[in-house]
Amino acid sequence: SMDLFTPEQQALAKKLCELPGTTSQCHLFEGWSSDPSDNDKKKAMMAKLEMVDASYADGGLVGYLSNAVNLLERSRRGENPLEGWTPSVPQGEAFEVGTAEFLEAEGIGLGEVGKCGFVLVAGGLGERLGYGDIKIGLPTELATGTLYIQFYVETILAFQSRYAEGKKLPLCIMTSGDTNEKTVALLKKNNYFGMDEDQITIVQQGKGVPALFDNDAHITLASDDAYDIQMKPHGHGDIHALLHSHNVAKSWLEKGIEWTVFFQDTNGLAFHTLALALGVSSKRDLIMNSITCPRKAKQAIGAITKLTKGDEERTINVEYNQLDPLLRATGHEDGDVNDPSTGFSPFPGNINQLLFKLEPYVSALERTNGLMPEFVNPKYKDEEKTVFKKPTRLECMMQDFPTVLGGGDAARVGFTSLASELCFSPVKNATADGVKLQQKGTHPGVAASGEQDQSNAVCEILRSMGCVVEKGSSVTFSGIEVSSGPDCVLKPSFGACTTEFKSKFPNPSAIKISGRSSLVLSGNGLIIESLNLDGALVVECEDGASGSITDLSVKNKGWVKVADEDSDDEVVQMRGYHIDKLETETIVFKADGTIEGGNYGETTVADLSKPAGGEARDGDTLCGGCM
Ligand code: UGB
Repeated sequence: SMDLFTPEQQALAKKLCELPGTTSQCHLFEGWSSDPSDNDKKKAMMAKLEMVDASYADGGLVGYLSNAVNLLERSRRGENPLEGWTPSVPQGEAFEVGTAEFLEAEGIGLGEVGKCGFVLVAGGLGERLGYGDIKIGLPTELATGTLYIQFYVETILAFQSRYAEGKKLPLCIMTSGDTNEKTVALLKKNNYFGMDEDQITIVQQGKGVPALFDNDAHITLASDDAYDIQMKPHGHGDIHALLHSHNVAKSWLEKGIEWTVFFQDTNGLAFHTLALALGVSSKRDLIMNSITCPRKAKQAIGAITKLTKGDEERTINVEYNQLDPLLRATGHEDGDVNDPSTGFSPFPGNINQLLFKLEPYVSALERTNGLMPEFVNPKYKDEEKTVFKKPTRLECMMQDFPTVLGGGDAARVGFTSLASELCFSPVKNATADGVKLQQKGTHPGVAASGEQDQSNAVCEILRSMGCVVEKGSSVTFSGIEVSSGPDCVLKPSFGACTTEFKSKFPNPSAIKISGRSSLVLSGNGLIIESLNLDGALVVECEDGASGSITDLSVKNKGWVKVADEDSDDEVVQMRGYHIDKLETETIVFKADGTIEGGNYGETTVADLSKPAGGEARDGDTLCGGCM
């Protein structure tokens, strides 16, 4: 029945069967029946093998299997992949928000924000979260319902409008077979959230790599279908090869983009550190700069580590499961433990937000095709390590990029550290797992904490500036403890980093926000001069409008979180609460110069003769169009 297949497919099947000795993949075809009604299934299986062959950049399917045999053998022998390397704590720059050093670095970075290309890795299934849909479609918070992808796009557009001098800042999204269709549909349905369609490039990871069921790298057939093979994800390390093969990175460089920042699917704090990290990268001329936060020992985030072997040296992420054995093997008897003086691991925690200088990044891609080193992590059933508990596969990680930097470039790798409250709060875990983590004193990484942290980060920044922002009480929903408030959502159009917030609140000591308050601010033309808030306030300043809030005092019932553990709405259910918006003060500064809402009910057109930011006007709370 060979005439069912193209000559290329026949050659591929032959190559697979003729792999040496026990590594032959003949078993793939042994269950085939001679029944002609199975012909279509046979064709589909060969097409799939061909697809896998084409999508694995390091030598096609045969290359994958031979890499796997090698790595599986090393794993069986218990080889430590970091054998011979000595770990130490690397040099980097750590900041506290709002200090003079912070503002200086951020100031330098703001000069670079308008030259950034953005890379969102969103191919993960979010298995640990147990959410049925794509994670970038989750709301970042319930106060405004802004989705993660929307928040990312809005932030990029805000930076673009303020710093890019008319250029468009490009966004590349890596999807996978699991997320591609839904991602494209979400973007289309929402008109790309305000971006131009041509600003967004989608690159799709291959449909994964074949699952392997033994040390000879035999490909696993689907459990219910002799004509299908099981696939597993190859990891976020694919991003580099995709940016290369789709010519994304190089075309950005040619368009004058100078930096590229990689970020994850659910981190509502992702951009508080962008300008800061850009400042560090420019000052230190870094090719790669990892955003980090203090790491708790054994926390499931990698550790940025300096590794030394002879005269070789690199600063690189050591994954959490490898750090402890590496430390123990190199004389640190206690392994991965906290420094008692700080309560944190001495190694900064990787949050997989990576900033690259584009020109040397592109050169490295040209040299290596963007291939990352692979690893394999089978769970064995037996002591001889010959039987797997379940099929395994080769994986790679994007943070392993320093392995492809040679010579002097290896020294141009560093990190920028800020408290995790200000830079990292992923939504990765199902509530029940988050509860256990929180009990152990580790960040829960659930929807409720993601939401609360986003607000807390803003409150912390406002406090660092001198605003009086009270803390709400602590409340527990579905076993996760969060703060009840205040909920502050400052939309990117209003401000997206500390320096910008400072210009938006010119008199910070005149800002008071009670612990039960909710505040939503949007619009580039908006300034908050003085405000006493005890309740809920939403101020919107339309594009092209300007307005300032002066001497405004708001007291109303505000918004409250209400326990709702069994909601049919998955987004509510994963938090264990919904928000009841009992009473809201809403003010809109309109592009035509009028103002809607405010204490006076009637539209108030402000006194145009007085500059904003000046002395308080008598009984005047709102000032529109006066900037
Ligand atoms: N992702 C893809 O786009 N494709 C893939 O094939 C896999 C993932 P996970 P992980 O920051 O908390 C990383 O699964 O791999 C995307 C670091 O390795 O959430 O467990 C996915 O959509 C670790 O050092 O993370 O651990 C998501 O956006 C630590 O920093 C992103 O890749 C940890 O993240 C991360 O995927 C962390």
